[in-house]
Amino acid sequence: MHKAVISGTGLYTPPHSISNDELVAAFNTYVNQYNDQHAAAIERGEAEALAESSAAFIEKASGIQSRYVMDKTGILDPQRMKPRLPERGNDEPSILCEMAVSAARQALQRAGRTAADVDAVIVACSNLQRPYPAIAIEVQQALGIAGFGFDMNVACSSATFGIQTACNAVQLGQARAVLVVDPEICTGHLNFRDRDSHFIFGDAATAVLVERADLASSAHQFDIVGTKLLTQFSNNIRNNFGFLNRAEEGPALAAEKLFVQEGRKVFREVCPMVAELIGQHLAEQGIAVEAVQRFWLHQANLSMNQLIVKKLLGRDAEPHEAPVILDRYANTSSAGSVIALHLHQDDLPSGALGVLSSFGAGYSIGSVILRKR
Ligand code: CO8
Repeated sequence: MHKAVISGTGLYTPPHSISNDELVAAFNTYVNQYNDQHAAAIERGEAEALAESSAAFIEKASGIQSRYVMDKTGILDPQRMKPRLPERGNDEPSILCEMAVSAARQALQRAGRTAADVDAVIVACSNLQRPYPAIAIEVQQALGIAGFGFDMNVACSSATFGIQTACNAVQLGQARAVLVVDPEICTGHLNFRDRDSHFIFGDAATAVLVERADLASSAHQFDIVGTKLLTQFSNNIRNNFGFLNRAEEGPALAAEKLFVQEGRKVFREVCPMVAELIGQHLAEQGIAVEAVQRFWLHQANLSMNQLIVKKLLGRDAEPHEAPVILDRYANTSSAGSVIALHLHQDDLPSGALGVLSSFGAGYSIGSVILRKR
């Protein structure tokens, strides 16, 4: 059995950023227009007035200040409130592929590797642009990688589940190196007219190269000490969009076919599950929680991350122990924890231990213990 390392990471950040103030201004314009248009019905008690959103609430409840997006103007247009991303022809690269390739090139460069050194591509993300051909095979072709590629979806936990899959392939000798890429256009499936969730998500793509330890030569290596995954069914985060929508009665693009969640329940139920899973994983590896220098956690909610680390350490975490990127990026689903890893790793000394952890819809939770080489 071979040992596996992460030998490079990469990040693609979209060109546009939307602040809470900008997002709330567009939302409140929509709300006021709606209430004006339905004033008579609201007056008669036949319709409910919509409530305004608040930038102060968003930052306090989530820690989010802004988010990067693939298209800003479509989202901020109160008549539209969704990104404007025109369909591309079959001979053009898909948007997910372009984002993935950008992140992947950076991961390869940091790993000191080229396409010729890679045997497989896994695209692991929440929302795939199409069912087939797999985006991973498109990425494979765009980068010139031989071997194989496939897509997988475990919502916010896609990256850690993808890393375990890649790690298994490398350990078993099925691949010398596997690229795990997480392109997320969360704004494509977010209901920007829903006050409870319109602020939650942003777009980004990340990439991780999982490589055989004896072949790896980069200066940015982490031993994959172990991986541990858990799923437990929950309806509290759902996306009912799917290929059978066209066979159903009712509008195929109805609001319930977009992202929906019971945020407070998710918060309450998921935090203890994550702390328990990471705690168990560290114990199984004979690692004391205090020995972990960094927790690269899924980036959904600042208070959630603070609570999880407090449950583990028995004290508040120092900012450097659990780096926050959701203030600028918001929730980028599977990309979030890898963005934290990518941006907050170079200061760690050799031998330092860290935990990469994702959690989200399913429920799904992943823990990857890493040791800096
Ligand atoms: N502005 C002002 N007030 C608001 C707003 C708003 N925008 N929204 C809600 N309020 C009000 C509510 O009406 C409520 O008022 P009242 O107390 O009078 O009833 C009050 O604020 C409190 O509302 P909540 O209880 O809903 O607020 P919370 O404090 O719970 O915060 C959060 C809401 C921020 C959503 C929080 O619950 C949270 O972050 N929970 C965790 C969510 C989470 O981690 N989810 C993971 C989802 S991601 C995933 O796994 C799948 C990703 C797939 C990608 C999808 C692409 C789209």
